Amino acid sequence: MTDLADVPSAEPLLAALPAPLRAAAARRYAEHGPLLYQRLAGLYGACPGFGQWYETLLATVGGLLAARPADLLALDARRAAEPDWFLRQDMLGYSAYASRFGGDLAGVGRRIGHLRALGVTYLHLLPFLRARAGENDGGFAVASFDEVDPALGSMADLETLCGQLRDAGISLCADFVLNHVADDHAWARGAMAGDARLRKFFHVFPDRAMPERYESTLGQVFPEAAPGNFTQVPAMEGWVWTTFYPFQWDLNYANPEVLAEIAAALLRLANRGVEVFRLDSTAFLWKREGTACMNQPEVHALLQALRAIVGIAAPAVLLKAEAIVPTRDLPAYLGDAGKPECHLAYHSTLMAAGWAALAEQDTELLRAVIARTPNPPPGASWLTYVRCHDDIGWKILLDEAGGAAGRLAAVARFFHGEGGTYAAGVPFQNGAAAPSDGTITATNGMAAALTGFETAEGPLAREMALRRLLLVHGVALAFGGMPMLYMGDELGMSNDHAYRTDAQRAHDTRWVQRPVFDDDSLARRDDPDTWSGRVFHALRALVEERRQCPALAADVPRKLLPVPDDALLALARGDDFLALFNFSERTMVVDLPALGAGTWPGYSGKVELAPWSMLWLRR
Ligand code: OTU
Repeated sequence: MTDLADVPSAEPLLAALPAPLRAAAARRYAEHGPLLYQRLAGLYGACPGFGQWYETLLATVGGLLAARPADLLALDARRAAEPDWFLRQDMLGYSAYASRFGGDLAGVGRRIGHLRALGVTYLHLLPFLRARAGENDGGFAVASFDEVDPALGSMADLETLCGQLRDAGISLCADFVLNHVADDHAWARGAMAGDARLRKFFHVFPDRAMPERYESTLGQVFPEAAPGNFTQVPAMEGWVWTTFYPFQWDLNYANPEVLAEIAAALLRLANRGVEVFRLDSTAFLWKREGTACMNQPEVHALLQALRAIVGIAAPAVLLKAEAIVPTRDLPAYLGDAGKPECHLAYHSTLMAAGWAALAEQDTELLRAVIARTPNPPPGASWLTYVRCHDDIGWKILLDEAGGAAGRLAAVARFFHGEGGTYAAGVPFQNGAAAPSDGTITATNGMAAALTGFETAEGPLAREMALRRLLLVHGVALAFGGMPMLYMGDELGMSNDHAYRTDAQRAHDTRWVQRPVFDDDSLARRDDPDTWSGRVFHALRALVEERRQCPALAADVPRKLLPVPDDALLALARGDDFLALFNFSERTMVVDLPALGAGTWPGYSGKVELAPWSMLWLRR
């Protein structure tokens, strides 16, 4: 670790600050400066003018700290007094598109009552900044980091919403698309107009030679809708790196100016009141020939630098990594003791493995994922979830499945309803590919559609669908981390097929799980005789049980108990909590002493688990 003595002076950071803030910033620089400098020197030390660039960066960061509003400075102080606030067992996330959930930002504010009724303390709004005109990947093609999508409101509306949410005990999490910008973002437009400085913000190649060398080891995120990773752009007289859609231009983080611009954009949003940033597509930030250009060490250096910057200028802010990668690559996103990175990271393989356990009536993959998941370093935690706006990509489970692509392809087919299963999922990408060539189709669908509500005929089938829905949510709530529900799943909302007739969306089946929030379902929320009411009531009860159970705080260690039945999952948290999950359609008898689980108040000896049911035991 670099000593503070070797780190450039804090003076450029402190220059613009009033006295009280100056002292705080000096303290924070003493804490975060060494790692910040070490990481940036490692990334950019060889770039000409690095020393000057670093000073300018500090001055920018200082200027943004000076501009931080008083209520957010107060929040910084509150969070500093309770840094582990987001690890508490009463934390509950909820993820939604503002347009779908509330119509616009003001409409989201009118949904706060519903969020509170559910117990939500953290609201993740999918991209709400001004996006590319026309097709924009659900807002993930950002045209401006400083403007709200005019259809959703204004920056003032964002500030109002942040304040309303905070008053209700809810932190706003905003998407921050780190990896790329839209092809109509000012940086891309400038580059196309011939600005040499802005051209260097992107990866541009004059011909196909380098792209082809890279392609030989790259994967593809959207092989059907957006094959390849490079797009020919006549105005650029060359090929631009576009990992996702052709209109999403990857940023070139080998250029220090890009990091400086992005860090400043993030801090400007933090100063509007955003408390958490979901860092989209983090795995892809650094390119290296001969690799898949994912999870490179420089990605972690960049994220650690960003974390240090946030720690200095907006310490209340949390960073959340979205890296949809195999289990072995996940822990790095949370950093290490002394080298903090993101506060939260999506546990994407836990999510996928929960679904696989349902399909296979076997918890082997789920147990393998859990066994390979280390406890996070202090002050960091997993984001656990069941569904989100994206597909379930099964191939991230290939390690746990021992490379058996056919096995995962079968899980996918199960959820697509092949062979008359209960599931009503929709394939995403590679729909036509044969499992034999190693490609595995991803799956879309609302939770209720995947657990069988849509195909259920009669009360018993609906009851089983409900149990399955609770079972997968039970894993997310008991695992240890911050659980996040996905808009509509709390009311058991169905798939929405309207996208098929929308020319800009028809090719992207992820829209099947981005329905408009249904006010009729909401009206039935408190009526236990309806499907929506039953789902809501049952989920709400689980959330409440979790809230009252200190062993379910994120930092209580977890322990997996060996199970005598392949369809059982037995997960202990500390000494005072044990959850049993029956992932089968059979009634299961579990012998607690034989499981090594001892006795629990009200339970000793054998307990019976109904099909697809779970039991949470507490001491
Ligand atoms: C993220 O997704 C977003 O969540 C998607 O909605 C965007 O389309 C995408 O970035 C581009 O901004 O790989 O780790 O397979 O799981 O695209 C980043 C589909 C990602 C998503 C994948 C994902």
